[in-house]
Amino acid sequence: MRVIYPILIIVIAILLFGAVYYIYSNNSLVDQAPPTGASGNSQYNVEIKESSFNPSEITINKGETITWTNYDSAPHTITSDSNKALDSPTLNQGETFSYTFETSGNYNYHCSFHSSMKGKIIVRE
Ligand SMILES: [Cu+2]
Repeated sequence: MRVIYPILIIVIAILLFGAVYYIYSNNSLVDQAPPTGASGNSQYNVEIKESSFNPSEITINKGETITWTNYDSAPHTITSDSNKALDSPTLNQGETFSYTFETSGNYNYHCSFHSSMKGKIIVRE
């Protein structure tokens, strides 16, 4: 018994130290966890519903990305009226298409299957 007691005390001390260290390091993580919010909005979504783009017009900054999602059962595309680079493949229901606008300007686009479907992206410098 005389040998066991000191060993028990050492084991308990190590466990206590470990517990305190664990709690302390977790608190440190929590303190560091909140994001600064500096990233801002660089990701925008356009919904394709009932054969229209929502929102139909959206203004973003250069370098930002738009993701289109087709919620219709009909297939649609995102096809620029003039810029050949903005030209999605056919989007079936549930499919998405993302495009990052690296050049400022106005981008009018339409759906290649439904000429009445029109949208516009304004990209600020
Ligand atoms: Cu369409």
